[in-house]
Amino acid sequence: MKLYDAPRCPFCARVRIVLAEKGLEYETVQVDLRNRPDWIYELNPAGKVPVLDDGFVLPESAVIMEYLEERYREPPLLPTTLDARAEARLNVFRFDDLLGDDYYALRRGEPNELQERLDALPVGGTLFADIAFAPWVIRARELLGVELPSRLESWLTELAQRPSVAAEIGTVRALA
Ligand SMILES: N[C@@H](CCC(=O)N[C@@H](CS)C(=O)NCC(=O)O)C(=O)O
Repeated sequence: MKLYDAPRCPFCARVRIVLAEKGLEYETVQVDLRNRPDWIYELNPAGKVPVLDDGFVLPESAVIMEYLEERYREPPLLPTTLDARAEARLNVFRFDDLLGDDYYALRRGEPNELQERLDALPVGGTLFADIAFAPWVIRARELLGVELPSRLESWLTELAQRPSVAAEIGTVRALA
């Protein structure tokens, strides 16, 4: 399995964390986001990472998460009941509204409501959704100097007990 990856990219981080949780071995192909190679467009017409190659080529972090969850079932990251699974997916589907839009507005120096989004972030319910949100929460704290609400700080401390998330925090600290 191959992951076209960039350490700075939070969408790639989602996939790195899932691969680590599932204990899967893979080869990393680093993509320089400031000087993207032409061949990346052959893998993903959007020219973006992450892209997973597991015998076929798959872009889009949320879809890759779903794929890995179905293809490699142990340990499961989604809960068992249908309604809880649907709710986890809904939260990931609403990522832009719940976190992404305001995170990137802050990064661009534009007016934003990131603090309110963080206050209301629906985490702590399922590992699947937690993994989908954690990369931005980590980067907000480590790279953008955002003070996390205490609820989120506690959640992240707990989540960081997992080697997969601790490794991602290490990756982000190395970028700072
Ligand atoms: N919807 C995509 C977004 C991926 C994305 O935006 N990746 C960024 C790096 S964090 C990228 O490749 N950017 C290059 C570009 O926008 O041209 C996903 O979930 O995988």
